[in-house]
Amino acid sequence: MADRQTRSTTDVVVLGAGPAGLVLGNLLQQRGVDCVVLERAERAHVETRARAGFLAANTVRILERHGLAEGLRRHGQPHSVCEFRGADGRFRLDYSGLGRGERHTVYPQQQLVSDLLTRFLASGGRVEFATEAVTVLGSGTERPSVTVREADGRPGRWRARYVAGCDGRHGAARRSLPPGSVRRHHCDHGVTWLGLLAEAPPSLDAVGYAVHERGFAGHMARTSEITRYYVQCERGTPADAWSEERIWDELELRMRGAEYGPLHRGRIVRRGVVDLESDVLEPLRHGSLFLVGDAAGLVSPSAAKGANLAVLEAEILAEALVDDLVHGDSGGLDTYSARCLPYLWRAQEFSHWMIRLLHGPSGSDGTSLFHDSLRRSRIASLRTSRSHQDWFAEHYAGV
Ligand code: RFL
Repeated sequence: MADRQTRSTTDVVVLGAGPAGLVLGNLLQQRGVDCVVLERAERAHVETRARAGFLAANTVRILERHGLAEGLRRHGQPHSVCEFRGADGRFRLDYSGLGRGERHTVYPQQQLVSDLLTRFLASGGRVEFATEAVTVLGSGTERPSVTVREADGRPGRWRARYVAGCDGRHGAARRSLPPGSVRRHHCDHGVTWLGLLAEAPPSLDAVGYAVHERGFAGHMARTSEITRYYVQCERGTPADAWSEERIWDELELRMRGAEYGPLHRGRIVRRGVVDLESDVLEPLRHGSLFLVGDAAGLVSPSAAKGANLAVLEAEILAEALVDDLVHGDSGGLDTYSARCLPYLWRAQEFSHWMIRLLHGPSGSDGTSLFHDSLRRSRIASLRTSRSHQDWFAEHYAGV
């Protein structure tokens, strides 16, 4: 360890090469702030990890503002229709004509990450792959450092003026927060999804949300050959518990394929279990350590907000770091947390609302039936009330 203790010094150590870390890295690099991105995984893993796909108009605007939107402009698909299916029939909402008239751009997260990485490296940015941040030390001081485990297993240490924790919910940034320095507000929604990527063309030209007595099912296009599906399952179900045939039969049933048309089936190329959970850390800073993206707050994927918030927070933090390190003005850093938290809580509120819209209680007792009727009433209101639709569109497509 001794020969590595002063291994490197930089202005900002960014933990994690996801959307948050790479947007932040690019913006700092563009403004001449010295930084390094430390990433636990190999480059190939980072560039193929399929997760989000729906980028909000505001996210596209941020990426465009900084010259980071070339790939998504070329290959992203505009998207603005969602379809709800349930026992009371189906209906569609084209949200580009509702609320603020905004739409999504469908662009797989791994492609965005790959674009951001390519741009960062091409402009001289440094990414240390296969380098795991172990602990952030001295975050309460002006000289924090990050201990790391390098690719060859050797320990190392980076010193900096600031550390940006963009390393997700299980990363070193959260782990290193001194007890009591930051509060965590947490909610387990008690719902579990089996998340699937199918080598199959989309089955409808809309995001599909199906509410069924057997549980929720969702359909989201990713590309013309790949579709993401979600199917609600019992908590604790192993990812490989269901055969492909069972998955497709269950999706077909819940999406009411017999009434509305069969699904295009294909090989399931990836699957994972997602327990729907949310949390927010408050404040998003401890001294010289800042929390960004999933490290700042985890938003359940029910409303597709996580990657969008990550980009927004990264832009806000980048501006603040540049103001401090280039212009000597620390005001932006002081207000970083207060600026980001309202966005985070709005996203939480909407994703919580979506969860309650799409998942019914399974019991047949009076309380379960009451909540189920409330949910049906909510869907009916979304189907018929223009003001309700405008509210939905504004929150669904916005950040
Ligand atoms: P990421 O993308 O998790 O990146 C964190 C990076 O940090 C690395 N890392 C470490 N590196 C060094 N040292 C350590 N100790 C480290 N620990 C971790 C990791 O390897 C990784 O590279 O976080 P970031 O940048 O904050 O971005 C957040 C988004 O990835 C996330 O919110 C979204 O994927 C959520 N999400 C969606 N968001 C949307 O906006 N739209 C969507 O359509 C959408 N769909 C989804 C989603 C999340 C999903 N999952 C995984 C639950 C669909 C799914 C299935």
